[in-house]
Amino acid sequence: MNQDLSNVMSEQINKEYYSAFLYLAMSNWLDQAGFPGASQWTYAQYQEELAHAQNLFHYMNYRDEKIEFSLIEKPDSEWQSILDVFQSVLKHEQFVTASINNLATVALSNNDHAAYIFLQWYISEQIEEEASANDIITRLKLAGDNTNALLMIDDQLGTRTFTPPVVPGLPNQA
Ligand code: OFO
Repeated sequence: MNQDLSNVMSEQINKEYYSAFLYLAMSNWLDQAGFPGASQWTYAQYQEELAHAQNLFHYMNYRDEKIEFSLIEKPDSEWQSILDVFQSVLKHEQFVTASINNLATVALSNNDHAAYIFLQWYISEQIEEEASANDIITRLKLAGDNTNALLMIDDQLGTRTFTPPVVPGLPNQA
């Protein structure tokens, strides 16, 4: 693998672990704020981010690449409201989408079509991540300060469970 691509792949593993850590902090804040459903939703997302990192790790091993590990940044831990949490989710996922798109660009510019194909799953996944954050933000804005509506949304969010993702072309899944 080209060294530039290898470097950005290593950085992406760090970003996915940071994402996991951020969602764990959100889950804790939401639990404290009295939103057990949204806390469950963000906990499931934490598990999903771990799987994103683990599958990148397996891919690097599969390609016999050395990973550069580095410090994982401290996540935010304070929000103003449940809406503020999900607005942070969207902003963060937009940042990750840009990062994944950059990875795909580096893979293509180095003619690494195998890595480019592997990254397709992550590109599609980011569309889903942004879409679900947008959908939740829309519902929370409609609910406004109506406690009953907010609790109903919280109940719906609590139905989310984690299913380990299967990334095509990878022998050792998370
Ligand atoms: Fe790993 O997709 Fe969210 O951050």
